[in-house]
Amino acid sequence: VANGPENGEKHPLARMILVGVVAAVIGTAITLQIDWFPEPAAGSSDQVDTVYDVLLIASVPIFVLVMTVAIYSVVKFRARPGDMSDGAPIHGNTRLEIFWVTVPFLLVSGLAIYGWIVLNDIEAKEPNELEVKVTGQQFTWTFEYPRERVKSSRLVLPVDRPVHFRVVSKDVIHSFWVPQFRLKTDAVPGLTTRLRLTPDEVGRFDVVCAELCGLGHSTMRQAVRVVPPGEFRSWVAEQRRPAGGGGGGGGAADGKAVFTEAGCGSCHTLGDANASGNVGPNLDELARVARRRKPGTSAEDYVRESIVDPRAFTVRGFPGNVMPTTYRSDLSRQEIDALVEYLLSVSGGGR
Ligand SMILES: [Cu+2]
Repeated sequence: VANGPENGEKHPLARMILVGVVAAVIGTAITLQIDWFPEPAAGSSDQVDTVYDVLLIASVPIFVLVMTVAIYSVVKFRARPGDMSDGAPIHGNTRLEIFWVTVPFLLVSGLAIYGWIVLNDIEAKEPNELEVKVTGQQFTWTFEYPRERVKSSRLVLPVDRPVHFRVVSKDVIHSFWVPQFRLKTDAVPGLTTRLRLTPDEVGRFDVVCAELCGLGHSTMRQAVRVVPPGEFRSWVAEQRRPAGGGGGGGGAADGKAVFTEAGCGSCHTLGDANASGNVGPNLDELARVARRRKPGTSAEDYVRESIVDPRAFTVRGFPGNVMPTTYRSDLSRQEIDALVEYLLSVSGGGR
């Protein structure tokens, strides 16, 4: 590697390294200029961004240097037409081998320790944490505030208060991610993963599933609203009121809330609820379709069966195994009644 053929060239290695170093400096400067992430909105964001910059500074120069030397060598020392000779026999170089094993080992170990220290710091338990249980399922997120006794498909967080997320999954692996908060953790069936952070910007951000989890993966997006503490308290109070009422109700208004809260709109289109999912059948046509779908059953029974036992009948053109089968136990009897009534009424088949 060290010395090229004797073709009059002076110091090919020195020239390669010089070109490589210049390219590495330019490459690093460019990558540090790029805004890789959206505006930060959590207390630990700066530390995460610094880790990312350190990783760029540690990896980009090596990548650019190696690629420059490799490309330079391929061009410079390629076999000319008609040259059938073999290269000089090379037997190993102990010093070089020790060097290229030791340096990456130290570099990677150093970065791992640094990353571990930062993560440990970010994940430290804080006083007065807000507990939030996050449940992923195909294709929606549900958020539960056990101490506040609130369950919602919307994530609302008070600004500047530490949050402790416990993340679980009902079916396959999902990944809970708010890009502005930087941190992300997988939701794994049978496991509870944890995440700690303190939102420090009021605003509305996306909750994104970052693990390919099936047909509706790309629609598995919800919102997180970070609000002043007073607004959070009134939101909690507002959430409790209808839930505490128990039974009674029904009616199209509640059905719409169930539709939204259960995340039906991730997969289904329904104009009345501003939903535009296209993983499952378009529910704007539900009433019309339900009337002739199963002779001998009422439209209500058909819709109810589709919710509690979605495998029983599959609309042609749609996959049969995507709709969660968990609604039978997740929704109360009243909620299912309200949902059925609502769906039939807004899709034009109410009685
Ligand atoms: Cu997912």
